[in-house]
Amino acid sequence: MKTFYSEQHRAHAPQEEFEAGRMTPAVEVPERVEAVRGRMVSRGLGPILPPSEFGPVPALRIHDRAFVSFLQTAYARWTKMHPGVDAIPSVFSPQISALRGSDAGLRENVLAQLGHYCFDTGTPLTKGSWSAATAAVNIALSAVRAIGDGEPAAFALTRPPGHHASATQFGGYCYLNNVAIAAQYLVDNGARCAILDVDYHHGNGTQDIFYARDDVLFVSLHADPAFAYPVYWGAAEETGMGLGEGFNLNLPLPAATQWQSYRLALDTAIARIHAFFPDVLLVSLGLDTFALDPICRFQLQTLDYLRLGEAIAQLRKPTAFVFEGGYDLAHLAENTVNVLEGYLGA
Ligand code: Q9C
Ligand code: ZN
Repeated sequence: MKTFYSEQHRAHAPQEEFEAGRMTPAVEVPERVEAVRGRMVSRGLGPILPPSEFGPVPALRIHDRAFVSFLQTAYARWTKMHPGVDAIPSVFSPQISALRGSDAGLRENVLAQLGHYCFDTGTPLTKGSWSAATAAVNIALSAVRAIGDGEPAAFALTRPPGHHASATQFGGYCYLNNVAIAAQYLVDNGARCAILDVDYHHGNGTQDIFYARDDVLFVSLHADPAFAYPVYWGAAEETGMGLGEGFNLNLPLPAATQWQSYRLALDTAIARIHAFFPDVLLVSLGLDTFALDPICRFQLQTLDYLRLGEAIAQLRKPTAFVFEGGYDLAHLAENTVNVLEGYLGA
């Protein structure tokens, strides 16, 4: 299996995020991807290749142009006012109402723009965020191009992750939605595709992007937003709208979910994907469902990830795995590679 990877991710090294009233050490750190890369090498899982350059157009098929240019330029403008610290919003865009205010702040003021283009305080925009995020997009695109060129499977070792980013907002450690951009690239090249999101957190950005569409199926297993991030999205009743009604399937699960019940939900997900008859499967591969993950509350074990890979292989579709979350540095690499080895061994 071909893995796509770039050193550019190292430029994005957030130190701290703001959560529950205080600054806490960042968990979405460069060591994550380096650990996984190390294990891909030691397990001999195939070549690790640099991404091709796809330019700005594929990302602009998904993201709003003003949002993208904000991401590209914001840190330079922020750092003039706040040298040496990462950009985190502290004022958020008001709801639309008679008292909404003018858009004057949005035109000039980077703080106003931050609160407009970001939906949480846990996703610092750092000096290297833009270059890392664009490299991650190229990695995801390279993986789906490899599939288009006839590879049965590919792994996009992306960082920062992408599934929380919508067309117009970043958050949840995500800036550009790698998997959505890759899916759109496939659609633009005539392929029908389904996205299976197995990250612990609901993929609200991916859901939002495809919510009114019937040409990309989104299926997600995740912690119930009643108790877990991203809190506003991920309920079972979110089934799509308009043309997209019935093409969004959320399978929220309770805290302390173990493999036995996870597997039942996975069977439901797989049946829905099967009925969609995709040409290509994209997997948003988060490993934060692991029992020892520092920010999550599921109970999956290391060997369960072999079973997860085997279950995904049952679909018998060309598959691109796109790396998302997973924060237990001691086991992240083994768990990730177990999914891929389970898939390849099935
Ligand atoms: N105490 C991904 O896994 N903070 N993003 C949650 C919980 C945000 C996770 C805090 C978590 C975002 C890609
Ligand atoms: Zn996650």
